[in-house]
Amino acid sequence: MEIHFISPFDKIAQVTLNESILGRANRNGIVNYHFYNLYDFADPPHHSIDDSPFGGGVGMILKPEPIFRIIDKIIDENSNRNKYRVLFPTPDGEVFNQQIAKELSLEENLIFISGHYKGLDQRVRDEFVTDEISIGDYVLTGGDLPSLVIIDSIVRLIPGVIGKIESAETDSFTNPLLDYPHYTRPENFRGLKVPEVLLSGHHGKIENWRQEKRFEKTKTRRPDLLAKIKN
Ligand code: 6GU
Repeated sequence: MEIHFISPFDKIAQVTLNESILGRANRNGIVNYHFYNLYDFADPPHHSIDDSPFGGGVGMILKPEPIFRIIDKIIDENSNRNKYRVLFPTPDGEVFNQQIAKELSLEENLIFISGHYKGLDQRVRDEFVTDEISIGDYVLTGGDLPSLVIIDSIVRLIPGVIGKIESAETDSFTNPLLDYPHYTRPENFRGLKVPEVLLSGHHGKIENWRQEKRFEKTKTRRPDLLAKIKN
């Protein structure tokens, strides 16, 4: 998979995508990351990437030219436009979930546009953007962290990225119930004990206990998920 990351602050993503599992996926050749700094594609002499909105109002809008140049360059250097999904994380997008992550993990070329300031010139959205995604009902200062959240959730689903495929398949949300509690050694830590059943070696009882815990947790925290299962 080729992931193209467009942002005024691409260092945030460079650092993150170089570490841990996402970095290893790159070093193993499973995914390539390409970074584009908006200022590098802005017009001299001032290299402004934003301007005030036509029609008035507060806040600055990202100008179209630098982003058009970057996307033209990506498409010129690779294949045709139809093979790209162009994602624009934005609070007015469709709310992200595991199903969308799965679908995106099957793509070969993804372009992320991380906005900042008040917004992005609508012509970029109309011309290029295929997916407008929000990561939840709260407000962030910009699109870099949402882009990274989305990339993380996608890349870990590509075969070979996480060790046991099983560790992805037992996650909360892939399975409709939330995860059960986990314990490791020591058995007794400062008087805090691991539940007896987990030490029993009785696989049937352990499985039942885990299923019960998952159900209890889902019922208190996410009754909406239980309602979905029943329907
Ligand atoms: Cl995608 N961007 C920003 N700025 N805030 C958000 C968001 C995205 N999703 C939720 N809040």
